[in-house]
Amino acid sequence: ILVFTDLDGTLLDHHSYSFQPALPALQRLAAHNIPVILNSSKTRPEMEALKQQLDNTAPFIVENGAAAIIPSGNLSEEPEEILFAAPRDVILEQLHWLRSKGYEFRGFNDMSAADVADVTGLTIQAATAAKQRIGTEPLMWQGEEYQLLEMKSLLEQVGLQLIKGGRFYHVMGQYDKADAMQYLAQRYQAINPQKQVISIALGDSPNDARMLERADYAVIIKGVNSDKLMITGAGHVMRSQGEGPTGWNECIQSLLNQLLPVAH
Ligand code: 2M8
Ligand code: MG
Ligand code: MG
Repeated sequence: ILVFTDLDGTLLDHHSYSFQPALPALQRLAAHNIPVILNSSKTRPEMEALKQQLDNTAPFIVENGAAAIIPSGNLSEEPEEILFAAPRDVILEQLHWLRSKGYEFRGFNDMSAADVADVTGLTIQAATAAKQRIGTEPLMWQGEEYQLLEMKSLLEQVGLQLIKGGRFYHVMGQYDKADAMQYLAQRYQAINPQKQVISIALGDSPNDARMLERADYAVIIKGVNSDKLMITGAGHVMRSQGEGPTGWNECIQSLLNQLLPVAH
């Protein structure tokens, strides 16, 4: 069993960023050596800080699926950082060109850590970590709506995409959280071909939909965006009653009751 989870609004409370209510389920997963694979729009250094608090050593997926990080001793002896999408340099080059064409936006690369802290409410230290990106650029749109649509299609013509995050638009290669999840599931399957990998995915927003659709067990966590999260074709779908980490705990506990062999 592998657990893939979104962070904000899913494992972390939307407001306090706490994972406290999910601790009983997290402890149960750890006792059964079931990896909890974090999958979010945050950067590698942002997620490494959180993984330390969670005591989590599993592989993880950063920047909306742009890359997977495999610490040593998990799937391979050597640590790996696998970049699936376009490198940030290429993204910044295209954005530079689009700006010269008159499109108006402000990206993390245009902002100091203090500016990022200002618009997000992150501390300067966290904002510095959020600026260390390898395959995505978050933007604040400053132009008209129709220009945003134009820019989206120009980006698509050069193999990039523009997706809506919580507060920002993210420019990245044509790769997502679902693709990265499948990549890691295949890596786990390859080291243990005897046993069928079962994937559980948890998310709360429309940008989690594809990840949930491709998982064996999909969990929709209740929250401000979860009504807009519609999924089709997934094997088993469950909606939590509690919000954020409370719902996370509730649904993982119930899935483990279902999936783990009964102890004698
Ligand atoms: C960025 O993403 C959020 C969540 O989707 C957003 O677009 O509002 C990030 O990619 C992240 O690195 C950063 O921590 C966050 C700060 O609000 O913004
Ligand atoms: Mg979320
Ligand atoms: Mg997210």
